[in-house]
Parts: sequence; structure tokens; C-alpha cells
Amino acid sequence: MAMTLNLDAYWMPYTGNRQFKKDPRMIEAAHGVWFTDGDGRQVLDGHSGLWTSGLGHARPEITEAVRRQMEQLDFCPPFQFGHPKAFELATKIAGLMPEGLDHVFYTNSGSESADTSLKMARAYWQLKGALKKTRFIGRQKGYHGVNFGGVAVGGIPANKKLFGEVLETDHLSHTVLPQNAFTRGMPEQGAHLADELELFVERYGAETIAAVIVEPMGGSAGVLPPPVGYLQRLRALCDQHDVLLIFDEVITGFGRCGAMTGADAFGVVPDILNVAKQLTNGAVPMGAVIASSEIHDTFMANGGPDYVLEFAHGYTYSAHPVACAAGLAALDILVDEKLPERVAADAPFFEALLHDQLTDKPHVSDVRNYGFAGAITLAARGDEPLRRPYEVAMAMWERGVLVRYGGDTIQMAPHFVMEKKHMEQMVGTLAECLKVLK
Ligand code: PXG
Ligand code: PLP
Repeated sequence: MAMTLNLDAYWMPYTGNRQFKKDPRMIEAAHGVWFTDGDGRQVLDGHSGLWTSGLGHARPEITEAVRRQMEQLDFCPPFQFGHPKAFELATKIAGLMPEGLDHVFYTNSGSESADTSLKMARAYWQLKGALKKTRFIGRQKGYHGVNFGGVAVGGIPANKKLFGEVLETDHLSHTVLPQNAFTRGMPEQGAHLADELELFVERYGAETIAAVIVEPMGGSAGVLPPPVGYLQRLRALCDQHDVLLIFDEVITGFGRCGAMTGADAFGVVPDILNVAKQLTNGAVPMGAVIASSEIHDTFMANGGPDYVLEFAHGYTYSAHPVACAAGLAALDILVDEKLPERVAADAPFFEALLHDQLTDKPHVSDVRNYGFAGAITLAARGDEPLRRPYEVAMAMWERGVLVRYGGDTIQMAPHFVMEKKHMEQMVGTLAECLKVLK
């Protein structure tokens, strides 16, 4: 790292700025499953970037597509104009989605996808004449990004604490039950928790509820696979009460669960499906909201004269040409190399590693996994639940492995292309660090 680098001006996101700036963890290059740090060390990326880069870093196909796009068309105004790759990518995305999810609205991040999907749901009901259908139901421990709508439906208290009034929302209980601790894959207990939707229907009336938003598998809160049958029950109740079901698949979209989507992995199709992260392999910011034809066609049918906009919503950088080029290249690799299938095939190996090596280690109170996502929960030391995960992640970094720490959990997300020996290095290093954890 250059000695002259001034760390003061950059206010880092979701970071302990004071600690980082005392002891910076600088990353200067990435290739495959490896980062190069500021001292030239090779560090194993145990989190696919930030759940973003399952294809491995610096894929030449993506680099080349981005370079060519910059030369040909660096920007295209997305409002009232279009460029071919935006349509091409939308067609490709729709082709990878479950049957019936056919229309792609571009955003630039998962947070924008969350807020876009909530606005889309409310507007849909307005257009249907159901004027009172405006309420949203989220779930405890849910993460839907950091914008006001996403924070409101989100269920992580620390993300709400300082920000005052947001939208009025209610939350289903989370599904992390003590009797499910150390379950391999989907827990058996908990499907009944979906029935809590009935309580909100009783309390407010279905005619006031616009949508339920959940991650099919919780990510940020530390890998929460759905209980067997839970999503099916939620879908049935949403159908019964005419409530839209939104799946936030910012982490689960495009392969992480060993299927193209979480919807595919768990066999439940939502009305709206949000993606980001893996869409471009993290190389260029991009997200999308994929809507059912029923929703899309309702907007079109109620749009008035054809030059009038149907949905007063969009971002300056929606469908950015460089992001579209990266997305096209990334999805081609995902499909051509059959990477969701590879994840499904290697997931049992990863699962066995996690449970066999971590279950008996000190302070580990849970191990959870699905597909290429794994997490442990660590018991609090005194009144500091965040302290042990932080110390473990720092010890791992010292030993050349990057993992994510958040709340009372450590999270791992192997690249879809990761070799087994590197998974062994990652989980083995974690086991070593846990042995000496106080
Ligand atoms: N929804 C879900 C389900 C997510 O996982 C977002 C929305 C927001 O996306 P953007 O692109 O606005 O950050 C996410 C993001 C973690 C972690 O530690 C996960 C995310 C972000 C930061 C940390 O697992 N997911
Ligand atoms: N703020 C101002 C003053 C703007 O002009 C714009 C876009 O034109 C925005 C915010 C929204 O920016 P974006 O479209 O990048 O989300």
C-alpha cells in the first residue's frame, strides 16, 4: 500500500471506520477465487466478493464485453430511448426466470430493486382499483437493502434504529427455531410460521395488504434456509387473500442455491422477483425487478394514450449499456458452464465440511447451509454479541481467508467455480480460528 494514501475522506459503508483506518485491510487485485492485498499477499475470497462474484473474479469474457461496450456506446438515456443490449439482456433474464415472470425492470442495486418492487406492488393495486391495498408485510431478520422502503420491510433492528419513521409495516416471525439448530439444509420445523399472515389479514383486512416480501433463503442475517413447506404455505395464503408475493433474490438469484433462482430451488413462484449482485458477477452495478405478465399487462392496459408513461419510476442508470454488456457476458458463462448445476452437485461436500468441522467448536451455537451458502452463529461474549464474529474474521484475514462477519454470524459463500481444496482451506482455517477463540 502506498505510504501516502490518505484514509480520511472516504466514509466507508457498513464498516467500522475507526477500526479499519487503524488497521486497513486493503484489496488491490482479484483473480479467480483470490484477492491480492496491500502487502501483496494472496487471500482466499471466501464470500464471492459480497455474494456477487460466483463465476470467479476478472473473467476475461466480462472484461472484454465491458471494454467493447465502453468504446461503442458508453451511455444511453434510459427514459424514452433504448439500446439493443437492454432488450437482449431482458429477454435472456426472463428466459432464466420461472414460468410467468416475463418482464424486467432494471435498477442498479438490490436496494433499488427492493424499493422498486414495493412501488410496483402498490401501483398495481391502485391500477386495479383496490385503492386501500397499500400495506406491506416483511419478516424479522429480513434484509432488503438500505433505502427507506427496504429498511421499513426489513427486519434487522440495527438497520432501523437511527432513522426514524419509515413506512408502516408488519413482520412475520423469523424461522430460526432453537430446535432446528445444526440442521443440514432446510429445517423440518417452522412451516406453520407462514400462517401468521392470517393474523395480519384478520387485524387489517386483506383489502389493505399490498404485498409480502421475503428472501426465499435469508442471506445477510446469516444464511436462513426456509423450513420445509414454509414458502408453499406463504404462496397459498397470498393467493387466498389476493396479496402479492415478492421474493428478494438479490443473493439467491442466478445460482447460489444450486438452481437458477431460489424460486426454482424451493419450488415456489412469486409475483415479483428481485435480483442484483450475481447478475453481472458483481463487475458492474446492476439489479432488476422481474414482474409477472399479469402485473406488467395491468400497467400497460391502464396507461392511457400510448405516449404517456405507465410507471412513473426509473433511474438515470437503469439499463446502463456497460452493465447490460457485463450482464449478458456473465449470464452466458453461468449457463454455458452449467454453474447452478455445479453448485447443486458440490453442495453436499460443502455442507459436510461445515457441519463436520464446525459443529463441535467452542462458542458455535448453530451451523446452517444451503447450496453454496453457509454460516455459523457464535454465542455472545458477555454483553457483546458482535465481538466474537469480528475477532474470528480478523483472525481469518490474518491467515489469508476473507469471510463475512455480520451480527452474531460468520458467513461463507464459495464461488460457484471454487475447487474443493479451497473450500477445505476456508472451512479448515475457520475451524482453527475457532479453537483459539476466547
Ligand atoms: N436484498 C437482499 C436480499 C440482499 O441480500 C440487498 C437487498 C441490497 O442490495 P444492495 O446492492 O443495495 O447492497 C441485499 C444485499 C451480507 C450482506 O453480509 C448482504 C448484502 C449486502 C451487504 C452485506 O450478507 N445483501
Ligand atoms: N437528484 C437529482 C437532483 C436528480 O436530478 C436526479 C436525477 O436526475 C436524482 C436525484 C436521481 O438520480 P438517479 O436517477 O441516478 O437515481
